[in-house]
Amino acid sequence: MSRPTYYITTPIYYVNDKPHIGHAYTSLACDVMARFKRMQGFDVHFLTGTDEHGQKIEQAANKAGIEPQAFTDEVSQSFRALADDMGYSHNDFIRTTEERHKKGVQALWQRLADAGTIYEGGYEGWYAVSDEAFYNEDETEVREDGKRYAVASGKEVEWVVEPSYFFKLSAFEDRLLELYESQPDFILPASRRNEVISFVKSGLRDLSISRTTFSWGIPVPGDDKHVMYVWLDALTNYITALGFPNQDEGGAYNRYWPADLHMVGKDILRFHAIYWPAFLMAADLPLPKRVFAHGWWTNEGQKISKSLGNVIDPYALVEKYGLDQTRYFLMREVPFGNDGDFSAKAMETRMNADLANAYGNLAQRVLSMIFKNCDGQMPTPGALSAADETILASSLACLQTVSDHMERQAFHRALEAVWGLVSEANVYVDDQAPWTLKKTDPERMKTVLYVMANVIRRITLLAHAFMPTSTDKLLTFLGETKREESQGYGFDGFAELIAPGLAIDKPSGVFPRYVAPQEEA
Ligand code: ME8
Repeated sequence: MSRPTYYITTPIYYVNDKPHIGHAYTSLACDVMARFKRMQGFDVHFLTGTDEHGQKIEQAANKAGIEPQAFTDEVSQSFRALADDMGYSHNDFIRTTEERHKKGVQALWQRLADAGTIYEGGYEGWYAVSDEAFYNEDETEVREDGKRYAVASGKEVEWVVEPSYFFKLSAFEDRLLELYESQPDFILPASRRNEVISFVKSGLRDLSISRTTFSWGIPVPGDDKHVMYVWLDALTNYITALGFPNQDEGGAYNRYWPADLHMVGKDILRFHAIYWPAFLMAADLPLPKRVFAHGWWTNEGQKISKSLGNVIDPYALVEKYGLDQTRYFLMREVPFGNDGDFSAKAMETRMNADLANAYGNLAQRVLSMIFKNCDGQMPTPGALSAADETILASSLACLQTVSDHMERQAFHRALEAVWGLVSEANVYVDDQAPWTLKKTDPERMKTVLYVMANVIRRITLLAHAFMPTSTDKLLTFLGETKREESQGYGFDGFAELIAPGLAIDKPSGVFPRYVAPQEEA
């Protein structure tokens, strides 16, 4: 029987500079989602990649004194390396300079043209190269330095006059509004959905979709004086990576499109929630099911920017705190969707309180007691008490709670629920005090340890998508096996209990405490 599919994408990142925490964050959220869906039994396709055409990249290459292709080859590599080094479980990495992409974008253009949604004209208006976006005058402001900027992004705009092809975006207003109305979860979170709706209601203008004043882009079919507007080029990656225009049965497009989730930052929601569905409607192709726009990270209260010199390097974080610790913090600290501030203090507190103490100590205490006091084997439990039944039932119910939160990308809530269970387990183990039972009632001690081992196993399965490496170690201890088709753990045996008699190795701590360098020695 074929498994249900789940297709998830990150934005494709501009290769004008090296990756920072914001890029790592979006891809991390997708990775967590992809891993969770695989555990639920889905056939997951997880796509990421790089956006390599357009004026911004051409300018960056010129500045570096390198040909655009050589420049993008180099910078794209650093994004590929980031994805590998962060352990993301993506299935494909697309670059918009690849042949498969160019071919697919030209085919989409042709479909838009054949549908009568493209016409030739001239563009005259404001353009921000940093955003690769056109702005109405009322979306810009002149600042003290006398220059004009886009209000939303704070990026400088310039006046552009050039021949251009246009896409009849204005014709799609009603259909877009009908989409947001009939599928309330098409845009999440809801607050962002409202922003998009009012923008569309205020009236859409036709969109300039080609440029003539530079050449670093995909040529317009039949008129190579024009290169395509980089956002038309970039958005199409979500289908060209699946082999579009090939729609044959058995092909990736046929299998995975429409996407279940495009994960993006709030800065690029407009492109994904307005332009992209309009292009697809015009081309008569199915629409993605959801666009989730998450918030923005600041650093110790300040906007992250190169000029302020406070860009957070994901490698430095991982080196300082550990990969799983960084992943946990980013997914737990901020309600997913909201803006968040990175503070070292908050990171260190979470690492010690939630991971080292609440979860790590619990697992270490219980597993070492089993190792020392039960002949290195999972004990055979006696009759279960009401307290045992209660904690086992809570651990079982947690899967549904977590799955419901994951379904809406409420990652922080999913973790909150798991750590609610961790607290409950700590209370249980303190109440039952197996270290006292060791002397007074060794049989009861075995039952308590057995119950705890099972609760820890469930906690660990639920935390696995968030912290794959450390939980893998714990799950191996607990005798958990990976499923064949995805080579990863799954939730199918979640309700089952560990077989008594299972031999366990001497456990070692998985979540170290963070100790500030000056406190060491
Ligand atoms: O916009 N906080 O690429 P881009 C959180 N190529 N997320 C952040 C962030 C921050 N401070 N900074 C960046 C582009 N991001 C286009 C996309 S898709 C068809 C084309 C993340 O390199 C966030 O996901 O500027 C944001 O949307 C994305 O990086 C922008 O990446």
